[in-house]
Amino acid sequence: MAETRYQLVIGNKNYSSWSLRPWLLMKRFCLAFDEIMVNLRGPSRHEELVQNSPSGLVPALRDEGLVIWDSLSIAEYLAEAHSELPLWPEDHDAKAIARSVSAEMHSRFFHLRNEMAMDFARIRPARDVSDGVAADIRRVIEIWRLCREKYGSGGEFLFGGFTIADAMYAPVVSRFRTYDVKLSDYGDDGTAAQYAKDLFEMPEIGEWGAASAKEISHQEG
Ligand SMILES: N[C@@H](CCC(=O)N[C@@H](CS)C(=O)NCC(=O)O)C(=O)O
Repeated sequence: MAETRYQLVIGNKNYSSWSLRPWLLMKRFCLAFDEIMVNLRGPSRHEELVQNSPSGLVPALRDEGLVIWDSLSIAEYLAEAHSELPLWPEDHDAKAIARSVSAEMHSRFFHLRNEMAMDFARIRPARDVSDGVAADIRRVIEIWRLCREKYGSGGEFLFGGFTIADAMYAPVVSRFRTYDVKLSDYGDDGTAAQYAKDLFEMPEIGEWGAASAKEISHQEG
């Protein structure tokens, strides 16, 4: 049987945090796909979004005639379509917690998302953060620590091996790096900083970062 080849509709790599999530997941698990890029800062952005995604938002995944939208439902769709791959942790309890922390990322952290927009390839000077952002950072640290300590012994990721939960938190790692967030100022005992470092060293993250840098150099050039 021929291998499934998906099409993933994404936004600009430097800015589109939601797009990074399924892209990283698919790269990591070697799921074949073509990228369709919508320039979220281009003049025909609205038309392109509506044409490519029922919600008018990216990411969206095309599997033959089927279009699936929203990062978490794309991840769930892929986990079901490739049940032979450990997109979620295999252990019953770990899987339930991985789903909880992924859903929490998907539905919360508004302060962090709004006040520290992803700007993947840039490093910005550290600045004062609002109480809301500080609370979000503390909660992220708490989640990473819980996962690493309770479920992470088999590897360097939240549940040991890389899963959907790591893909969901990858843009947060990028934000911490861009805005020079010192995790130890927010109660990290080193666990969260180490996790962030390990995730950022993934070759797939390097690939996304190189493409992000190229995008912004074209904008600035
Ligand atoms: N809940 C959605 C959020 C998707 C979203 O907000 N995507 C942004 C880009 S990161 C978007 O498409 N914005 C449209 C625009 O900029 O016009 C998901 O998880 O996929």
